[in-house]
Amino acid sequence: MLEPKIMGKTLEVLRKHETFLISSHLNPDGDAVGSQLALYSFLLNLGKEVSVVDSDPVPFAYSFLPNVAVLQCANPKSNKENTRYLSLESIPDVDVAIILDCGNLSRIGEALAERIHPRKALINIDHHHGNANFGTHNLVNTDACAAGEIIFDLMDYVGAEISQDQALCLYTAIFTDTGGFRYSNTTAKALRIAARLIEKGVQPTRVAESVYDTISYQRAKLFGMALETLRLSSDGKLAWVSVTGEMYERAKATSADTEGIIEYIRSLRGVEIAVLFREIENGAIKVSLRSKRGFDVERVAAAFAGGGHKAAAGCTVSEPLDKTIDMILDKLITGH
Ligand SMILES: [Mn+2]
Repeated sequence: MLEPKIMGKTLEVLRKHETFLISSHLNPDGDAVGSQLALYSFLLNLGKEVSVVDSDPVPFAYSFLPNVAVLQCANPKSNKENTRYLSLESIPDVDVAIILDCGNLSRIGEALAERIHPRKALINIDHHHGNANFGTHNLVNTDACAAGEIIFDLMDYVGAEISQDQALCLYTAIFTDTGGFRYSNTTAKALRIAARLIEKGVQPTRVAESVYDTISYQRAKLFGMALETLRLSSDGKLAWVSVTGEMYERAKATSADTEGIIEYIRSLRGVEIAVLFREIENGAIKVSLRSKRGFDVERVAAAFAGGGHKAAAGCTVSEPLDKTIDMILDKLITGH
């Protein structure tokens, strides 16, 4: 839980200073984008001057969020239409920098992290376990389902009226970080906040459709090709699929379009381990492993110089696809 004292101190900093820079992690997700936009709007209402700068652009799935155009992207290479480009040299000097949803400062991207030197305070607002407490003010609550929940708490604490736009941003943060209210961080409090945000005018269907029910034609084609390769072990506990370079070409898809395939095959009835094999640029194979019911796939990934967590791990194997599949399956079947 967050101490009211820390909330009070943080609010004091927000009230006292004039210029702010908000940032969040690489490959921003719904929590990063939603919590940044809600906080941006809150500070604007306090009469502050605020910039929001990230290393990577906003994914298309979040382009429906209000004020999304205020987000600036500091990496010219990943410049996309949803985000305005801002060179690192043009990043303004500010009194206070606020970092959202990051366990440590380098998560915003090394180059950007090096450029940020707030004159008065560095505020760290996060919900990850093992947060490095890198700020001068650390608003860290590992019980919070999302950084957006902490922003909600902050606004609630001062009794700020939450606008419909802010509600939409905070709802999206909470909705996406709980996997659409499915993961173990779907607490009673998360749902209570969601209910209050719906009362402010959020339409849950609209958020769900924008975030989850909007995939590209290319991704659907790639998904179909990958599922054609689906194989199941004789006991039905192990399922695997592969994606080749030729499939990307035929579907006009990119590696980002493989997102969701492994979760899909892991959800097969009876399956305890799912594996995705995909060809990467240099002809090597990227192997992603997911498990349920406690099987430790991290150990298997580690045997091939990879890593991750018990239920989600990965490694890269510099062998042809067929050989890689044999090696990994062999390790999964005989290694335990
Ligand atoms: Mn988060």
